[in-house]
Amino acid sequence: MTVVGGPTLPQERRLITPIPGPASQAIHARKLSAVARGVGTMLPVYVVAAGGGVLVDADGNSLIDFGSGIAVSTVGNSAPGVVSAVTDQVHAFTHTCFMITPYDGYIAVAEMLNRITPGAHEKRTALFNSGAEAVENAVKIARAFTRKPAVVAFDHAYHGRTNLTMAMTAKSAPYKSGFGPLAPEIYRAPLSYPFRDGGLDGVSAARRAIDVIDKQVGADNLAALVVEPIQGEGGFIVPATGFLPTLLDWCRANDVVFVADEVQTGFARTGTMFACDHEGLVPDLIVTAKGIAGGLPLSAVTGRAAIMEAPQAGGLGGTYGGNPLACAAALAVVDTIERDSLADRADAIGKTMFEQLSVLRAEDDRIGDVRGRGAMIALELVSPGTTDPDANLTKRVAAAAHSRGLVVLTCGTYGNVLRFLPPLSMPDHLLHEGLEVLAEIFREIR
Ligand code: PLZ
Repeated sequence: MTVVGGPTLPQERRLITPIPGPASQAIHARKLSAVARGVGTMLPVYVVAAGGGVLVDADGNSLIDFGSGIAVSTVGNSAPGVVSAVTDQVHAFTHTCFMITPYDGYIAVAEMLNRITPGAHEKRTALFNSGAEAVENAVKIARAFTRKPAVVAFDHAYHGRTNLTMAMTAKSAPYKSGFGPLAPEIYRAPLSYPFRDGGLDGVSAARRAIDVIDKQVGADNLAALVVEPIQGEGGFIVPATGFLPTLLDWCRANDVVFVADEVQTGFARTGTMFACDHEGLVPDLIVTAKGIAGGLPLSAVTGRAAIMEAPQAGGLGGTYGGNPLACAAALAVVDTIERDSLADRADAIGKTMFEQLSVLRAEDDRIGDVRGRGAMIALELVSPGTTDPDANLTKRVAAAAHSRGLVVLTCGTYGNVLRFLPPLSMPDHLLHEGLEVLAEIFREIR
């Protein structure tokens, strides 16, 4: 039997059983005895179909999706353009390895990324499989170009789980603890975190970071500064205006490659094609993944031709990087974003969320901050009247949302941030219903 997802699924929240229901629980029991426990599961409802703004589980429950599989199904699950492009490709051929006998789709994705990423300068692109793999390659490329070893990442950063990116990721448990030794030559600089740094302005926050970098690393040793323009896993932290441009200027003046990690923020998520676009920031290298290919594994490093051409021929690659199915999906994703003006849709979703969540915040002093951009919005929860993180409340709100058929995710160094990343195919009535469910929960949980 073929199960059909996509936008034609009934767009409704429908609870037939408790969450998770018996069919999901039976599958979950198999998970526990077959899958390594290191691979966690936030909400064990086992999905059988998804699309528009819903996930349908093995028990027939239909949940509102405020997570997009962590900012991946931006154009919606099984979006029609993606399904048709991937179906055509799967019938043509599934793999030849681009390094062996190449194909046009890879080139078309590189051309597309060179076109849509910030800046009109000459660019090159290389394709990989995961966000972490692309971040690693950005570091390799920056080192090859500058012939310097060090890399700076920021407080609260998340860049992946591979050995190098785990060292760049800030949070120890669960990402790094027990998995050392970590890669050397990774240094950490302080971020701009307006809610927690007393509203320090962006330029001063950048100067504070540059001072640490100057004293503890030295530009002479530094290949790359890697930064998420809006931090994802770290807590949807939007740095103060001026922070990123000041860092970029310093990088330019000091022969340091400025790398924007847009793995979570890219592809219309924040109301512009890339989060860098909000401040007109033109990074040297931009790393993309997640939303790029509607759920097929694909990632990329795109940037200035001179930097991208630094590694020797044959120095970059991998068996699957730029797989033909993923490339077909990526071309369809970007077509869909441009044709349907999905950046504007993200902006509209963001305005609705921001307005309604701000009302909630005004009546609930446990909500310390509402922040984010576009369809990437979060609540930071605290003990009333303080900035003390309340991770326990965050867990309770998320659990209550799940049991009512609303998928929300948490994040943040202190585990006290509720984050919302709806697919841009989310219909308005479900967006409002999801926000109403949240309001109900905040009123009920004390
Ligand atoms: N850079 C900014 O957000 C992935 C990780 C979930 P991969 N974020 C979700 C988890 O717990 O593993 C991410 C990111 C930023 C890099 C990555 C890494 O991307 O595709 O997961 O490797």
